[in-house]
Amino acid sequence: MSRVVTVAAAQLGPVQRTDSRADVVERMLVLLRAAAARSCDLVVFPELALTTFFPRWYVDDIAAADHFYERAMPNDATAPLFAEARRCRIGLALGYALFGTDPDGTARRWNVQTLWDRDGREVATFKKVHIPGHESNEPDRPFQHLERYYFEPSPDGFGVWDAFGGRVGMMICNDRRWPESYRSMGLQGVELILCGYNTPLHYAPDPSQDPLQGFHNQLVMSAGAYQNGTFVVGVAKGGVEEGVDSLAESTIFAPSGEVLATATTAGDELVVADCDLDWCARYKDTLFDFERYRRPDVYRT
Ligand code: CDT
Repeated sequence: MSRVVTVAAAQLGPVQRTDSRADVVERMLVLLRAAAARSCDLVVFPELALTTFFPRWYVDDIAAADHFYERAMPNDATAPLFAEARRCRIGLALGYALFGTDPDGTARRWNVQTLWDRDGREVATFKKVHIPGHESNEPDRPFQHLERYYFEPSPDGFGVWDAFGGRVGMMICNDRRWPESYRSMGLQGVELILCGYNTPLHYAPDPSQDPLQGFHNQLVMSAGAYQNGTFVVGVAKGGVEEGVDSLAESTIFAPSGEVLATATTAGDELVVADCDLDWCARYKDTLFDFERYRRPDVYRT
């Protein structure tokens, strides 16, 4: 049986603060229908797809930003997207901010990515593991990167799920820079990793990295794909959002580390590739046969 999954990286251009969720969902529906016209099985949207990247602003009272979080998924705003995906029999992956409450009333704020199969069933909701940036206001920066104020890190690590005829894993933005992300999914047999991102081109702690953002993006995902024999789908929210320029360059990588398809704009754009999951075994069963060749007995963690 064929294990070709046709995947669309549904890159979004900027989402401004004044854009409503309904505005964004309209744009996502355009991409979803274009993916359906190209017989895609799965459409992957970026990190925090439904709103502007709000960690760029500090508020004294964190609750003042709670309107950027979703209480449930799907919800009233995203219901048309989920309905259309089900009608077209396309799976969905989508990043958003999730607000939850513990039984004792404690508020929980997560940066998540949720995966739904072609029958409209939820496969999993992944919480971001590596939370970058800073915890408190740093007014000397041209803009903030307050993810460590707005989100708590996942206690769960990286899961891998049976879906789309293969083994599917997720990571979010900064997770893609860390070899542990890929390896912990690789050790679970991952064949397709889905990753949304918002990557500002300017990195205040070390601006010498600014011109390297595209290079680093490609470097880590290509290496992660190759070293674990897996496809990797990187999906940006790019372009100039509230004055902050962010990397686009959404790309689908093969288990060989090669680029299968990449974005050519910094706006809403569909990047499509046929991912034959059987390709993964050519690496997993040879050069990267973990059981045979890894040496965990001599590695220090
Ligand atoms: N969203 C996200 O994780 N962005 C980070 C920016 C660098 S850390 C300030 C990234 O790794 O792309």
